[in-house]
Parts: sequence; structure tokens; C-alpha cells
Amino acid sequence: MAIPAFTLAQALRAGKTVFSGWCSLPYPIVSETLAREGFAAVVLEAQHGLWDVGALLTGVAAVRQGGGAPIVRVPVGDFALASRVLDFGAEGLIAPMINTAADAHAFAAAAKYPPVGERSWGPHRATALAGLPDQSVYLREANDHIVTLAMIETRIALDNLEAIVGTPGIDGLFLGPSDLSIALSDGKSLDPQSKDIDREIDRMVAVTQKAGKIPGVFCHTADRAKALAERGVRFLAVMSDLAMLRAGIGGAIKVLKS
Ligand code: 3PY
Ligand code: MG
Repeated sequence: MAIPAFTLAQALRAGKTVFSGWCSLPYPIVSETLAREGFAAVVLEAQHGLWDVGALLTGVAAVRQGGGAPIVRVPVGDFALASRVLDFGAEGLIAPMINTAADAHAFAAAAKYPPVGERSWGPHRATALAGLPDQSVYLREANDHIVTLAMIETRIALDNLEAIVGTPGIDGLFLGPSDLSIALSDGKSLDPQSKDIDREIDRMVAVTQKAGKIPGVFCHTADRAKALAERGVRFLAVMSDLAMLRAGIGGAIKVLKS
């Protein structure tokens, strides 16, 4: 039995492709709209985005209200926040800059209950939001129905791909093409769609598939997301709320000025 309304892990493990929104603006109406307009999942971006803890509490519920699976990207190493947002009802976590098996282990420890990890008990908002009166169901199912994605963004992480993806409690990898392009060029360029990045995406997909886990990538355009889905990437974050807002404004201004 799944936790009611938790569908993300099952869809991904069944080999389905999940396109996700990416939300930097800390307003529930924005995150809800991304879900309501059609994204199956929405990432609340708490690494570089503008979210504080109080906003995450309402943002997670807003994504759920819009019919999507709430996921949170936490700041680097902020595994205390990772546990908290799961308690708020998040269905997935993305942790940036996971470079070693030890990093992956610390992430999994915060996200999964024993025996896999050391997550502390207290999912009161999560179970209320899911409409789950019996909290023992959450305890039994949470480890399987919460998705942990470890971000691959550095040369060290590339060297440790197998060890990271093989860490118990890590459900998949999520490649960050911007940071990885900066790392691979020794800080000289930001080129998230370069040939080098493409090569590493293909390798990451192969390693992740071999481990029976979920390959994910951040995509700057919808076309890129579709192309990478055809190359085996299963979890694709598409653009961002801000990028979509800018594109919409840019399009209108272009018409107005023509
Ligand atoms: C990256 O590309 O570095 C990311 O973190 C995606 O947002
Ligand atoms: Mg990054």
C-alpha cells in the first residue's frame, strides 16, 4: 500500500518519465499553478531560490493542492532541512553537490527511517496532508515512497558515480549541467548543453540504469527535456518559474514593439 497521494516513486520505479516544474519564487500560487497547469511534480528550489522554511510549509501543500508531487531542493549539506520538508509532506528531495559516498550516506540518513537511515519521527503535517489517519502506514511506506536524488555537479562526483548511486537510501542521480559545465571548464564557461555535458549525461544514465535507479537532469528548455527523455533520463526538471515568466514577458514585449 502506498501513502495516499504519493505517486512519484512508483511512477519513476515503473520506468515512467516524469517532467517536473521548478519553482524559485516562494509564493504558493506559483507552485500550485505549475502543478495545476500540468507538471506531475514541482521542485521548490531552496538552494538558490527565495524560499524560507515557513514558505516551504505552505509551498509543499500548494503543490499537492494543484495535483502534483512536491519535491524540495535543499541548500548544500542542509540535511536538517531535508528531514523537515519531508515532515511538511514533500515526496521527494534533491540534494546539491553530493560528491562522495559519505555525502550520499549523510543525505540518505536524513531522508530515510531505520534501518536504511536515521530520519527522526514527526511527519504530522505530511500524514495530515496525505489524508492518512494511521501514521504507522507512513512509517512502513515512507522509505519506499520518498524519492532521494543526489546531484552530480563536480569532477569528484563524476569519479564517484557508482559509489554515490550505490549508496543505500539513494534512489537516483540528478545531474546539474550548469555547475558541472563550470567544473569541467575549470571555471571558464557556463555551457550546460556542451558535448562534454552530453557525454557525462549518457554515462550517468548508463551507471544509474545499471544500479536499477533513477536518472535525472535539469533542463533549460522543454525541447532539451524531450530529447534527454529519449536518451533514457526519467526525471526531468524543465526551465523554471522565473524563466517561464521572462519568456512570456519577452514574447509579449516583442509583439508590442513590432
Ligand atoms: C545546475 O545545473 O548546476 C543545477 O543545479 C540545476 O539547477
Ligand atoms: Mg547546481
